[in-house]
Amino acid sequence: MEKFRKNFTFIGKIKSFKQVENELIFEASHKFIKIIILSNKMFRIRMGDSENFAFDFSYSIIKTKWEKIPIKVKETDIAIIIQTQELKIIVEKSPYRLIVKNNDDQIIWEDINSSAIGWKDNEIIYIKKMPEDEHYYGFGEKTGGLDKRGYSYRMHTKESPFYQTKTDPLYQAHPYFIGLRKNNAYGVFFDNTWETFFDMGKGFKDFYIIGAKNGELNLYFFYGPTIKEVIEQYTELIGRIMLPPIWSLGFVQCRWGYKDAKKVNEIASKLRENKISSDMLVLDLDYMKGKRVFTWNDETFPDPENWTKIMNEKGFKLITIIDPGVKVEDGYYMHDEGVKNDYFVKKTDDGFWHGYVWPGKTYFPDYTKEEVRKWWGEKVEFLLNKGISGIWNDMNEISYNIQPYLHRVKTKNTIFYDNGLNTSYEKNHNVYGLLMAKATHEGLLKCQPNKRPWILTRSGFPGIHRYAAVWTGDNTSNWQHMKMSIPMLCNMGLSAIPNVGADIGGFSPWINCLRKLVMRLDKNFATRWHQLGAFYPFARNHCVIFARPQEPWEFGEEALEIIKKYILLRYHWIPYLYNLFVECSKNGLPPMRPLILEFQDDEICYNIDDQFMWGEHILVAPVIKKNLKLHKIYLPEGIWFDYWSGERHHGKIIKSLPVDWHEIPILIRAGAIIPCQPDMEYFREKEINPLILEVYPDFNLESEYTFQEDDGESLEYLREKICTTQYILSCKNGDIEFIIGARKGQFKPNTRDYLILFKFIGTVKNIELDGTSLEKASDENLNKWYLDERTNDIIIKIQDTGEKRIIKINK
Ligand code: MIG
Repeated sequence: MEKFRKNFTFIGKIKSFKQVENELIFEASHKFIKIIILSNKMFRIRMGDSENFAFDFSYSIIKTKWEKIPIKVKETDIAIIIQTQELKIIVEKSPYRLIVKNNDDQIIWEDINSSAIGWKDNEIIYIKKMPEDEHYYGFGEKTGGLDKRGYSYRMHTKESPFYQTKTDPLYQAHPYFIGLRKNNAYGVFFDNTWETFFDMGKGFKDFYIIGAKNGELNLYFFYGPTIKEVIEQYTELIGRIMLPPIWSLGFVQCRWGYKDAKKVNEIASKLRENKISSDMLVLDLDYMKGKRVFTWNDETFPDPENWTKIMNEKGFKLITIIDPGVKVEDGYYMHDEGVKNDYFVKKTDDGFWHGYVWPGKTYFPDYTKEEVRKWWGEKVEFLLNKGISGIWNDMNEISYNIQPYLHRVKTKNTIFYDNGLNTSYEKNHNVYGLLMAKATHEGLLKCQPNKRPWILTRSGFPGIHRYAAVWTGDNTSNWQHMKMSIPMLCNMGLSAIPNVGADIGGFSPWINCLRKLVMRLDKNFATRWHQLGAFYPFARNHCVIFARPQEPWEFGEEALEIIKKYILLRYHWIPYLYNLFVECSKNGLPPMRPLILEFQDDEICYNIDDQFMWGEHILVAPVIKKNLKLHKIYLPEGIWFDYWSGERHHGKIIKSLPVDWHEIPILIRAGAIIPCQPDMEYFREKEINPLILEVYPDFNLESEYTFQEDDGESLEYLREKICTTQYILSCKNGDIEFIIGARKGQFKPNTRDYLILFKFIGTVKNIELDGTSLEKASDENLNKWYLDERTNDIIIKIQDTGEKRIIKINK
């Protein structure tokens, strides 16, 4: 450590300090530190060269005004102590040293014993103590396991074709993490767009290091104590998602190389013929004229307006890829407009900076300029007029040279507008994808003010979730990648990137044996990935142009049946998934969750990354190993029901389950109330009638669930066109009371019935609806109940009147 520290100058002692309302400014030997108290559990640290800190703006942050809270500041001989209702922030004077404690006097976050903040030229580092029982999560899109202790990462958005299980960095850059120790969680966001780095115990055993190549030390600290509270605060700061259109939660089919409309039609027909539920088809580079963005190839994709209309009628939305690079070519309107208006990224010496991407030599729009974002955003109208429903942003890291063996492209002397600061490529690089998505999002909203924009992006920086869903780029078709997708997507969820997915089946062939070039994927492998992918928040099968086809029907009848079953299960549960997104739009919590998010006090869950949760109630344990003989899964505390067999398990146990190709274990937590829809091949194929509720009672429990509905596509939900229903389940000694609360709100769902499945409860004595005994029937009948002898479910069908209903079941 000392050897490492020698390279840096450190901040040293505090000479003086002053308080201006909720800001404390410390003058140290060489620098100034400002601590800004934002709430009882949240503060910001900045470092500067003088009392006057640099002009302050952020591409990530949404909330800049915080209500002033009362704080107490006390000075002793050795320290200055700032007290909020939840935290004690101690700043020792000699040297400057920060220690954060909670109200129980537990240390949550602490600098090393010597001076912890240092710099060398433009580089800055901040060294923290790393208690041996502390664990780390977050960091956005990263390879590796769930618990990030022992890893080190660079935050630098980078195109990473053929990335492997240790490659770093990847496409997204999220200088943000969560620390967890003794059930206390905290979060740190380093709001600096330069390349930052985090060494979480790889370099040093007892310390971790936060650093940046350049820019300001500018950190936000959030205290939990729960991880959920950390995420809530982080997303209060950087904003929350807009609700995705409901069709975007369906299954998505894509590949690079659907070369014309005929091919896309064939895929669409096969999806429908095979009754594979799906809602979205994605067009890769081929639909454009010579890969020029915002052009359309009328020869290979003729009559797009009519074609997309027919596709929409069949229940397929079409999405088109758009890369940032604009072909350098006189006469091409995007080029000419960009040049004329000075919209492209420039060189300090002369002209525009250029690179080489799919269309050849390209210029890159400077999205750090509002005018450019507006220009770019409005271009989406071209695609909307053709009937396109959303935009896929690729190559936005920026990837500026796909032919490195032919060209040498340098970023030296390249400048961005950057809010008028005219700064270097390196400062703006990480936010390029974020700002491209922002431009696209704003454009979509402008052209279709009452439609929810839908964007998929590869690159991003904190804030990206406000505009886009994210997929994890060019993964590989092997078991390691299938497995790794779970911790990757879970950590993205913890990093406020909730709408995420990995390419199902894998994008690229195996790097060593290039198997996919000659052979189809193994059917067991492909099936397993679909069983898992059906639970990705964004579920897309996609692959590279030279791979063998990998659509669900490519692996034989039996595999197809299994894949269909899982996609259909996803569709069945989409109201539940959608409701998770509703929740996410309010509190930032992701739909796909590592177990640790739900069971933070269970240390066994700290590093479980081969299972995950869908919200609080559904646990998914996919098979992600070749030739697995026994599937060992961990069930945390509680009562769990095997979704397939109804078997009841007591949690805090490791279960060994036999492996069956047809199934992956799905466990439902007792007390769950899961809204479901009838089977359908795409949204709006039929109305949701009946609305199905799966209810999971147990001997003694109480639970409740609030279900929100809206039109699923417009922005009326922001104007209160929603309705909510609260369901309450109480079980006493096996007797069950289930209350459907009166529906509240302005949105009116279609006329419908409720089909309520009391799962796995078997024979009962008597059932009452609003005080009147219901008759038993032998199958589904309005206002009657029956026992499904195959599943042991008690099933009741009643009208959804919108009024309060009470069902009582005597066992
Ligand atoms: O350099 O558009 O990650 O999903 O199919 C490759 C072609 C460019 C990379 C994306 C991939 C996409 C492909 N793109």
